[in-house]
Amino acid sequence: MHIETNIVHGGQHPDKLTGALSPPIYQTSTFAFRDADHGARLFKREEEGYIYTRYRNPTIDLLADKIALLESAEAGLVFASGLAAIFNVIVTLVKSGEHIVSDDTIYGGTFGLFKNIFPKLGIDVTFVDTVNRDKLTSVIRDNTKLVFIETPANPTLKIIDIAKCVEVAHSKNVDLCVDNTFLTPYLQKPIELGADIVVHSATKYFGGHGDIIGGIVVGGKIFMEELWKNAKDIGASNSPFNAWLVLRGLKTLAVRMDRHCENAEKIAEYLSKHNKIENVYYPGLFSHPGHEIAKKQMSKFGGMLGFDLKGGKEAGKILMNSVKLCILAVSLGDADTLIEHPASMTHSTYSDEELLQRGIKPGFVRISVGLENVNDLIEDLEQALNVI
Ligand code: LCS
Repeated sequence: MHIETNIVHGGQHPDKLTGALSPPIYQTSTFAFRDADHGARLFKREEEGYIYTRYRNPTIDLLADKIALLESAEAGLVFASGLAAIFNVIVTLVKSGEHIVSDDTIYGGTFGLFKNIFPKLGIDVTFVDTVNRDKLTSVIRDNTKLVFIETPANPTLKIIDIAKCVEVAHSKNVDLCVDNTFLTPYLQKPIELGADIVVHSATKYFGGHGDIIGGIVVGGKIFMEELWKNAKDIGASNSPFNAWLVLRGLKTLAVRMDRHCENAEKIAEYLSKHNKIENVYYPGLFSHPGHEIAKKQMSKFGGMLGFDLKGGKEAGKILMNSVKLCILAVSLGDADTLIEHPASMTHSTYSDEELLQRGIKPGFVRISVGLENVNDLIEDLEQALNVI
């Protein structure tokens, strides 16, 4: 089946008992055992079945299996948030005294986790620009367990060649984990390019309506079994209702992503011609340094873009305070267009120096392009740019 069809039907069937087309929400904490021996067998995993929603839940399983199918992975697991997903992946693969390599440009929350939390657990993290193959190779050590990348990266839209990272990581016996939040499997499939693990913030395009927080991990069966064992003890599980909202949002993923991409391409072109704007960062533009790699590994260029205003931080503030239709808010992948200032908001975990090293200038503004009529969005940006 084509991915659009799998997005609608994949892994889902009318309910066996009632015929309900929309999946039942198993809004329960616990599941009754037939007798004491049955309960004991479930805990020993001698028999398949549900015990307690922190362990597994049928509505949540449906979502996990569906994303695994869409990502061409063997199995999936749902978490309370994207960050919970990333935390669980890393503590499953890496122990105290070991090391991971992360690309230097990642979501600010993930950067905070890597910079502030993992060192307390004895997990060493090296940040490097993984676009540079030699640099990546040189920082992998004997005790390195994982290379972690986001592509396109939040917030600069830097493009990393996934297949090349796979080659380097695997040549050193290290796994590669890709955060595919910005694109979803509709636009990019890291597992098919050789990545071992894919993580998502389901809060974004999967949910698509800005009404839940969630995370998902997909990967090979053996790793996912280990991940599940840790996850049930760590306890960052999600709720059946949230999983259901993501399942509902997913039905329209392909049409939403098409519109996000189409609108973003037009806004990127509009901004790139504006005399108050210095640079536009959008992988679909020929001027983007990652354009050729983006064409190779992505089917479209996504709904996220960034730009530097000639007037720097002050101009950015005026712009964000002057938009009327775009919403001044963090998060991304919603139906509504969201505009924000990474240096003082999503990426405020980076120091000023760290921001500049990544090319995140003080006047850099990020837009998550929504599903509105693009002409209304351009008109809104135009009137706000006129205020500067
Ligand atoms: N990965 C990426 C690429 C993200 O952009 C985010 C959140 C996460 C992981 C974490 O997911 P969460 O725990 O929030 O579900 N990114 C956000 C952003 O750019 N603005 O607000 C949140």
